[in-house]
Amino acid sequence: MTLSLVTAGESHGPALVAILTGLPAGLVLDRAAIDADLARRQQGYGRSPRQQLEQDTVEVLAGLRHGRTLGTPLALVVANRDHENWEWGMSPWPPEGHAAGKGTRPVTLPRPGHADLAGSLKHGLADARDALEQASARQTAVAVAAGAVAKALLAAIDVGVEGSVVTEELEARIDEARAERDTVGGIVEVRASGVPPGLGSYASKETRLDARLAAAVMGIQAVKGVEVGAGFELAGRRGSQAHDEILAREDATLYRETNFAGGIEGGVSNGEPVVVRAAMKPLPTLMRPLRSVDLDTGEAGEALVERSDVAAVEALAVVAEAAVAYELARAAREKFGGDSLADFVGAWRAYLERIPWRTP
Ligand code: EPS
Repeated sequence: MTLSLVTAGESHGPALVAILTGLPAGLVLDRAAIDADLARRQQGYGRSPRQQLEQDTVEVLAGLRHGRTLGTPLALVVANRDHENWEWGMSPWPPEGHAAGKGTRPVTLPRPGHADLAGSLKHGLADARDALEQASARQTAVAVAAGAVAKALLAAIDVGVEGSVVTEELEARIDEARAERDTVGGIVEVRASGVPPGLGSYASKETRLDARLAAAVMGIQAVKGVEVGAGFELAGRRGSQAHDEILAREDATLYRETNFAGGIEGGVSNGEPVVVRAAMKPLPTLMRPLRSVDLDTGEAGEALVERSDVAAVEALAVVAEAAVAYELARAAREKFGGDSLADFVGAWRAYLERIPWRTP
């Protein structure tokens, strides 16, 4: 038993969609809790006016009845309110009967750092908007909705996941960058508590929990670096200062005083909190654009300028939290299985009775 997630949707298309499979039946989903995460993602200093326009809420189209999962694919939708302002056209171009909206002029001046150039070359696009619409971080809205479902599943086995910003003086850096019509990035941390030992597997590189979490977090737009626990800092330490000694409590359960490993040893969770950090690059849409080349004419020019965020680091904390929650929930489904929530929780309880570990 495992989870799978597919997301689809363009930044200014009608809606963002996610299909999540592999949930047990009987999990109570609180739409208000999912919407609260969607709202958290939209907040944060340095976001664009798009966030005032959108008031993201989730619609559940399948897999739920009377507020409980059915054990069948869960279909989630987050609508794009801004869609009505855009010339889109699901029928062949040019659309008939549309009011002139945004998005009619092809984007031919790719932004360095965005998917504009690579996407246009890859797919043979004459309009880089066809690439940037899908590459946009807007799609993280529906991924956060799926992450909220994963968090509900994890809560049933006492696992909590929380993302936060690590970057210092973020607001001041954003104010300075905005004044200079520039953008900034930053660092976020996700901490998962109550993670039982034994999630993931050292059997192969694909099953290692640290590799899976790194891929999940690196897969988020604008992330350029990921570390688990003390990460890069460990390279400069001696072994005696880098590993977490194993100690026993009076009740014979095991614990550590330090957590340099970030809760994962040998690609398997060890019972300590799982800690993952992500480095976000500055967003690539600059109000004072960088040099680029017009893909239509071949002439030198300046990259596309359009409405964008100055920073989305606080949003990344929420998005990375969702990504880590999803990956941990997937690993927990693999370990504890079950067609119903009661089966899943029962397997977790029985396992904990067998091992010398308790939630710290
Ligand atoms: C986003 C909405 C988008 C971008 C942002 C993410 O809105 P807009 O209509 O203003 O482009 O602000 O997209 C990107 C950062 C990107 O790289 O494309 C959102 O809702 O998070």
